[in-house]
Amino acid sequence: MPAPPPDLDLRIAAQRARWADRIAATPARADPRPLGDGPPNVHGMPREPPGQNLLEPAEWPVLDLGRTPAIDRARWRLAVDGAVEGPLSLGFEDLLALPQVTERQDFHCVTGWSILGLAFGGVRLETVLALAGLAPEATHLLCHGADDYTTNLPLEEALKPDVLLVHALDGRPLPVEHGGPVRVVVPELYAWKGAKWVTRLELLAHDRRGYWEIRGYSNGAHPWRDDRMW
Ligand SMILES: Nc1nc2c(c(=O)[nH]1)N[C@H]1C(S)=C(S)[C@@H](COP(=O)(O)O)O[C@H]1N2
Ligand SMILES: [Mo]
Repeated sequence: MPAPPPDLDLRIAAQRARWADRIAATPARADPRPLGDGPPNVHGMPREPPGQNLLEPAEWPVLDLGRTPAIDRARWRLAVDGAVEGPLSLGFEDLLALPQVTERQDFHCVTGWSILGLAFGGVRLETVLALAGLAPEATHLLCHGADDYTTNLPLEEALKPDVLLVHALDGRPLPVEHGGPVRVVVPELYAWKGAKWVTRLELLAHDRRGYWEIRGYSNGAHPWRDDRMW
Protein backbone atom coordinates (compact mmCIF):
# COMPACT_ATOMS: atom_id res chain seq x y z
CA MET A 1 0.00 0.00 0.00
CA PRO A 2 1.27 3.52 -0.74
CA ALA A 3 1.48 6.12 2.04
CA PRO A 4 -1.82 6.98 3.74
CA PRO A 5 -3.85 9.52 1.74
CA PRO A 6 -3.43 13.16 2.78
CA ASP A 7 -7.15 13.49 3.45
CA LEU A 8 -7.26 10.60 5.94
CA ASP A 9 -7.82 12.96 8.90
CA LEU A 10 -10.75 14.55 7.09
CA ARG A 11 -12.23 11.16 6.28
CA ILE A 12 -11.96 10.12 9.93
CA ALA A 13 -13.59 13.37 11.06
CA ALA A 14 -16.45 12.93 8.58
CA GLN A 15 -16.98 9.33 9.66
CA ARG A 16 -16.99 10.39 13.35
CA ALA A 17 -19.54 13.11 12.63
CA ARG A 18 -21.78 10.65 10.77
CA TRP A 19 -21.75 8.10 13.62
CA ALA A 20 -21.52 10.38 16.68
CA ASP A 21 -25.19 10.18 17.71
CA ARG A 22 -25.32 6.41 17.37
CA ILE A 23 -22.06 6.03 19.32
CA ALA A 24 -23.35 8.33 22.09
CA ALA A 25 -26.52 6.20 22.37
CA THR A 26 -24.69 2.87 22.95
CA PRO A 27 -25.21 1.19 26.35
CA ALA A 28 -21.69 1.87 27.66
CA ARG A 29 -22.18 5.62 26.99
CA ALA A 30 -25.90 6.11 27.67
CA ASP A 31 -27.00 3.51 30.25
CA PRO A 32 -28.86 5.62 32.85
CA ARG A 33 -28.52 2.96 35.57
CA PRO A 34 -25.19 1.19 35.08
CA LEU A 35 -24.28 -1.48 37.65
CA GLY A 36 -20.85 -1.83 39.25
CA ASP A 37 -18.46 -0.22 41.71
CA GLY A 38 -15.69 2.30 41.88
CA PRO A 39 -15.21 5.80 40.55
CA PRO A 40 -16.67 6.51 37.10
CA ASN A 41 -14.69 5.93 33.95
CA VAL A 42 -14.54 8.65 31.27
CA HIS A 43 -18.01 7.70 30.05
CA GLY A 44 -19.61 7.76 33.51
CA MET A 45 -19.72 3.96 33.96
CA PRO A 46 -18.37 2.56 37.27
CA ARG A 47 -14.77 1.52 36.73
CA GLU A 48 -15.55 -2.05 37.96
CA PRO A 49 -18.51 -3.69 36.21
CA PRO A 50 -20.68 -6.03 38.32
CA GLY A 51 -19.49 -9.58 38.99
CA GLN A 52 -15.86 -8.91 38.11
CA ASN A 53 -12.71 -9.62 40.16
CA LEU A 54 -9.78 -7.33 39.57
CA LEU A 55 -6.47 -8.81 38.40
CA GLU A 56 -3.15 -7.05 37.97
CA PRO A 57 -1.83 -6.45 34.43
CA ALA A 58 0.97 -8.96 35.12
CA GLU A 59 -1.70 -11.61 35.78
CA TRP A 60 -3.47 -11.18 32.43
CA PRO A 61 -5.01 -14.64 31.70
CA VAL A 62 -4.93 -16.25 28.26
CA LEU A 63 -8.31 -17.42 26.95
CA ASP A 64 -8.95 -18.71 23.46
CA LEU A 65 -9.94 -21.77 21.45
CA GLY A 66 -6.52 -23.30 22.04
CA ARG A 67 -5.21 -23.15 18.49
CA THR A 68 -2.61 -20.41 18.58
CA PRO A 69 -1.62 -19.59 14.99
CA ALA A 70 2.02 -19.01 14.06
CA ILE A 71 2.01 -15.69 12.23
CA ASP A 72 4.83 -13.21 12.57
CA ARG A 73 4.81 -9.54 11.68
CA ALA A 74 6.40 -10.20 8.28
CA ARG A 75 3.64 -12.60 7.21
CA TRP A 76 0.66 -10.94 8.89
CA ARG A 77 -1.92 -9.35 6.61
CA LEU A 78 -5.24 -7.71 7.33
CA ALA A 79 -8.02 -7.78 4.74
CA VAL A 80 -10.72 -5.11 4.98
CA ASP A 81 -13.57 -6.08 2.66
CA GLY A 82 -17.29 -6.50 2.18
CA ALA A 83 -19.38 -3.32 2.42
CA VAL A 84 -16.51 -0.88 1.81
CA GLU A 85 -15.76 1.59 -0.95
CA GLY A 86 -12.26 0.21 -1.51
CA PRO A 87 -11.15 -3.16 -0.14
CA LEU A 88 -7.74 -3.17 1.52
CA SER A 89 -4.99 -5.64 2.25
CA LEU A 90 -2.58 -4.21 4.83
CA GLY A 91 0.74 -5.61 5.94
CA PHE A 92 2.38 -4.79 9.26
CA GLU A 93 4.43 -1.96 7.71
CA ASP A 94 1.23 -0.45 6.32
CA LEU A 95 -0.28 -0.52 9.80
CA LEU A 96 2.78 1.24 11.20
CA ALA A 97 2.47 3.93 8.52
CA LEU A 98 -0.95 4.91 9.92
CA PRO A 99 -1.38 7.27 12.91
CA GLN A 100 -0.28 5.42 16.07
CA VAL A 101 -1.79 5.74 19.54
CA THR A 102 -0.87 4.51 23.01
CA GLU A 103 -3.67 4.24 25.55
CA ARG A 104 -4.36 2.70 28.93
CA GLN A 105 -7.55 0.69 28.75
CA ASP A 106 -9.65 -1.56 30.96
CA PHE A 107 -10.28 -5.16 29.90
CA HIS A 108 -13.38 -7.01 31.14
CA CYS A 109 -13.67 -10.75 30.53
CA VAL A 110 -17.09 -12.41 30.63
CA THR A 111 -15.63 -15.20 32.81
CA GLY A 112 -15.45 -12.73 35.70
CA TRP A 113 -12.14 -10.91 35.75
CA SER A 114 -11.13 -7.40 34.81
CA ILE A 115 -7.79 -5.69 34.43
CA LEU A 116 -7.66 -1.92 34.74
CA GLY A 117 -5.19 0.09 32.71
CA LEU A 118 -3.48 -2.23 30.25
CA ALA A 119 -0.97 -0.12 28.26
CA PHE A 120 -1.79 -0.72 24.61
CA GLY A 121 -0.15 0.59 21.47
CA GLY A 122 -1.74 0.40 18.05
CA VAL A 123 -4.03 2.03 15.52
CA ARG A 124 -7.61 3.11 16.01
CA LEU A 125 -9.96 0.73 14.18
CA GLU A 126 -11.87 3.80 12.92
CA THR A 127 -8.69 4.84 11.09
CA VAL A 128 -8.57 1.63 9.07
CA LEU A 129 -12.31 1.75 8.39
CA ALA A 130 -12.03 5.35 7.18
CA LEU A 131 -9.12 4.30 4.97
CA ALA A 132 -11.28 1.65 3.29
CA GLY A 133 -14.36 3.90 3.35
CA LEU A 134 -17.60 2.49 4.73
CA ALA A 135 -20.22 1.77 2.09
CA PRO A 136 -23.56 3.52 2.80
CA GLU A 137 -25.24 0.18 3.56
CA ALA A 138 -22.61 -0.96 6.11
CA THR A 139 -24.09 -1.57 9.58
CA HIS A 140 -21.95 -4.32 11.16
CA LEU A 141 -18.44 -5.66 11.32
CA LEU A 142 -17.41 -9.30 11.58
CA CYS A 143 -13.83 -9.66 12.84
CA HIS A 144 -11.98 -12.83 11.85
CA GLY A 145 -8.98 -14.34 13.62
CA ALA A 146 -6.36 -16.60 12.04
CA ASP A 147 -7.67 -19.45 14.26
CA ASP A 148 -11.06 -19.14 12.49
CA TYR A 149 -12.53 -17.32 15.49
CA THR A 150 -15.10 -14.70 14.62
CA THR A 151 -16.93 -12.03 16.60
CA ASN A 152 -19.44 -9.40 15.47
CA LEU A 153 -19.86 -5.73 16.32
CA PRO A 154 -22.44 -3.15 15.29
CA LEU A 155 -20.61 -0.24 13.70
CA GLU A 156 -21.62 2.14 16.51
CA GLU A 157 -19.42 -0.03 18.77
CA ALA A 158 -16.66 -0.73 16.25
CA LEU A 159 -16.26 2.97 15.38
CA LYS A 160 -15.65 4.14 18.95
CA PRO A 161 -12.24 5.81 19.02
CA ASP A 162 -11.13 3.54 21.89
CA VAL A 163 -11.49 0.41 19.76
CA LEU A 164 -7.95 -0.43 18.75
CA LEU A 165 -5.94 -2.70 16.51
CA VAL A 166 -3.31 -3.45 19.15
CA HIS A 167 0.24 -4.48 18.27
CA ALA A 168 2.08 -3.41 21.45
CA LEU A 169 1.76 -3.97 25.18
CA ASP A 170 3.88 -1.89 27.57
CA GLY A 171 5.84 -0.63 24.56
CA ARG A 172 6.83 -4.12 23.42
CA PRO A 173 5.34 -6.34 20.70
CA LEU A 174 2.00 -7.81 21.76
CA PRO A 175 2.72 -11.38 22.93
CA VAL A 176 1.39 -14.09 20.63
CA GLU A 177 -0.70 -15.64 23.41
CA HIS A 178 -2.62 -12.35 23.70
CA GLY A 179 -3.18 -12.17 19.94
CA GLY A 180 0.06 -10.82 18.52
CA PRO A 181 1.12 -9.62 16.09
CA VAL A 182 -2.21 -7.74 15.98
CA ARG A 183 -5.51 -8.08 17.83
CA VAL A 184 -8.64 -6.01 18.34
CA VAL A 185 -9.62 -4.63 21.76
CA VAL A 186 -13.09 -3.25 22.51
CA PRO A 187 -12.85 -1.78 26.02
CA GLU A 188 -16.53 -0.87 26.40
CA LEU A 189 -17.73 -4.46 25.79
CA TYR A 190 -16.75 -7.88 27.17
CA ALA A 191 -13.37 -8.98 25.93
CA TRP A 192 -14.55 -11.79 23.64
CA LYS A 193 -15.55 -8.98 21.24
CA GLY A 194 -11.85 -8.39 20.54
CA ALA A 195 -10.46 -10.87 17.99
CA LYS A 196 -6.89 -12.03 18.61
CA TRP A 197 -4.62 -12.65 15.57
CA VAL A 198 -7.03 -10.54 13.51
CA THR A 199 -6.68 -11.12 9.78
CA ARG A 200 -9.95 -9.90 8.30
CA LEU A 201 -12.43 -7.11 8.93
CA GLU A 202 -15.60 -7.99 7.03
CA LEU A 203 -18.08 -5.13 6.70
CA LEU A 204 -21.70 -6.25 6.51
CA ALA A 205 -25.06 -4.71 5.64
CA HIS A 206 -26.75 -6.79 8.39
CA ASP A 207 -25.79 -8.49 11.65
CA ARG A 208 -24.10 -11.90 11.56
CA ARG A 209 -23.19 -13.57 14.85
CA GLY A 210 -19.70 -14.81 15.56
CA TYR A 211 -18.30 -17.90 17.28
CA TRP A 212 -19.48 -17.25 20.84
CA GLU A 213 -22.57 -15.27 19.89
CA ILE A 214 -23.85 -18.38 18.04
CA ARG A 215 -23.11 -20.47 21.13
CA GLY A 216 -25.11 -18.40 23.59
CA TYR A 217 -23.03 -15.39 24.57
CA SER A 218 -25.02 -12.18 24.55
CA ASN A 219 -25.03 -10.25 21.30
CA GLY A 220 -24.92 -7.00 23.29
CA ALA A 221 -22.06 -7.88 25.68
CA HIS A 222 -22.66 -4.83 27.89
CA PRO A 223 -20.53 -5.24 31.04
CA TRP A 224 -22.48 -2.71 33.17
CA ARG A 225 -25.70 -4.77 32.96
CA ASP A 226 -24.14 -8.18 33.54
CA ASP A 227 -25.20 -8.86 29.94
CA ARG A 228 -23.31 -12.15 29.50
CA MET A 229 -25.54 -14.83 27.98
CA TRP A 230 -28.33 -14.76 25.35
N1 LIG B 1 -8.84 -15.17 17.54
C1 LIG B 1 -9.40 -15.31 18.73
N2 LIG B 1 -9.71 -14.19 19.42
C2 LIG B 1 -10.27 -14.29 20.64
C3 LIG B 1 -10.57 -15.55 21.20
C4 LIG B 1 -10.24 -16.71 20.45
O1 LIG B 1 -10.47 -17.86 20.87
N3 LIG B 1 -9.66 -16.54 19.22
N4 LIG B 1 -11.17 -15.60 22.45
C5 LIG B 1 -11.88 -14.41 22.90
C6 LIG B 1 -12.20 -14.49 24.30
S1 LIG B 1 -13.50 -15.52 24.72
C7 LIG B 1 -11.58 -13.70 25.24
S2 LIG B 1 -12.13 -13.66 26.84
C8 LIG B 1 -10.42 -12.85 24.90
C9 LIG B 1 -9.26 -13.20 25.79
O2 LIG B 1 -8.11 -12.48 25.45
P1 LIG B 1 -6.77 -12.82 26.22
O3 LIG B 1 -6.43 -14.28 25.96
O4 LIG B 1 -5.74 -11.90 25.69
O5 LIG B 1 -7.05 -12.61 27.69
O6 LIG B 1 -10.02 -13.02 23.55
C10 LIG B 1 -11.10 -13.12 22.62
N5 LIG B 1 -10.55 -13.14 21.30
MO1 LIG C 1 -13.89 -15.30 26.99
